Amino acid sequence: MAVRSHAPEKAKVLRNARLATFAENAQGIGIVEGGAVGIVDGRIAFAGPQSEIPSELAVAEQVDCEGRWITPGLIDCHTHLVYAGNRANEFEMRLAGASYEEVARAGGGIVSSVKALRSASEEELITQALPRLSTLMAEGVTTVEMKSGYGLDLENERKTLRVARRLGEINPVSIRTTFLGAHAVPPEANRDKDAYIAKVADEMLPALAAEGLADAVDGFCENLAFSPQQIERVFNKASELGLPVKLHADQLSDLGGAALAARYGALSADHLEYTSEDGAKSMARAATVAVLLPGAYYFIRETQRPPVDLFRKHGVRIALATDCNPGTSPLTSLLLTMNMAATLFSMTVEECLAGVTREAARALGLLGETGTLETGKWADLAIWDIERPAELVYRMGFNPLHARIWRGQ
Ligand code: DI6
Ligand code: FE
Repeated sequence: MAVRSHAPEKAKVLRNARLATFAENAQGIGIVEGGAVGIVDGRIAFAGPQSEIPSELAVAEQVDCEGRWITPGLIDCHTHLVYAGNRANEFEMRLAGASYEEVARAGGGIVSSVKALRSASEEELITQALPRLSTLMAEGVTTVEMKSGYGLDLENERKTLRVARRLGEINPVSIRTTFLGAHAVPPEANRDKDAYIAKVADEMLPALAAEGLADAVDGFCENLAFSPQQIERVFNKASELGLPVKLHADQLSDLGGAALAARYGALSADHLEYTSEDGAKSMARAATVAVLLPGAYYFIRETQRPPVDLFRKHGVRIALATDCNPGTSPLTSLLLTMNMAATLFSMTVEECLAGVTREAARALGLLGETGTLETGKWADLAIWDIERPAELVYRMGFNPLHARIWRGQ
């Protein structure tokens, strides 16, 4: 496995393309017919009509896109992609009638993934995570967020986050790491949630932050996980350390998770099936992005849909992600995620596409760097063999990617 090179590469222009720029000041998805993208040193030097290509780019290598569509590279802004083993056995249990909560209370669930992760080496974790990451990348994904949360002690949370960073070093993709120590109570804590949360906030988080392993901090706010007060304890420490927060909120019940996330200026609140109108309003005021995870909704056969209309009404931005994890969303396709958001949540094509590009970048605090086709951002692009962007949402189990470009290559 070669470590990627950072050498500047020469300029090129992708011509004869149709662009969906997703620029914020554009109409709709920002369509440019007869478009071109100029790339210099891995960044977008131009994105617009071919007739307006700046003269400096005339000497650059010219690539004919033969009328294909170019979108921003896709962004999966919520995954638990670093894990060991799988939970197909629990899937079978649930098919025989057990609920997710019952499986969890019977000692399965997250804790079984904790056992598997703890006994895996860094190399084994990399080997197991790679095919999942490659599957995402094969659909044009250029940025992936990865959470810890199956380690639940300092050593194993560190191991997870190091694996996530390493996956970004050996692959042409940007990785953002999130510390999710407040995911579940480890077996050795003997159900003492407060004592475990104290460890998360006072020992694990400061250590991992000092090692530069966490770009953000997450928690699971739910009756079967942690209370709003326990999450606040973790968020207070994250704020002290200057780390942004996000939250698994209102997935199975309304504990006011969305409002809690908003109070801390969270980048995103995720899941949100049970979020109230007040929760949506708080998110709008705090500019907290709603990250919807239709794969988990589908897989656990949830019937309460997230309040998409309330998010629209109050101007909450909506992103979509796979939630790739072994328990509730063994999903590694953002294309299928978009299809599910359209069919299950009645989201529009435009919302779905923005949800895996611009809004996903916003949910990671990366909108200044990626997520749209705009000058100055990284040249993170996906080139598609399609006639219209709606095809990306419409088809199931079909991948029309022609090429993927990460930082210009
Ligand atoms: N919500 C989820 O859907 C996943 N984690 C979380 O906080 C479930 C993770 C698992 O069951 O392994
Ligand atoms: Fe999740």
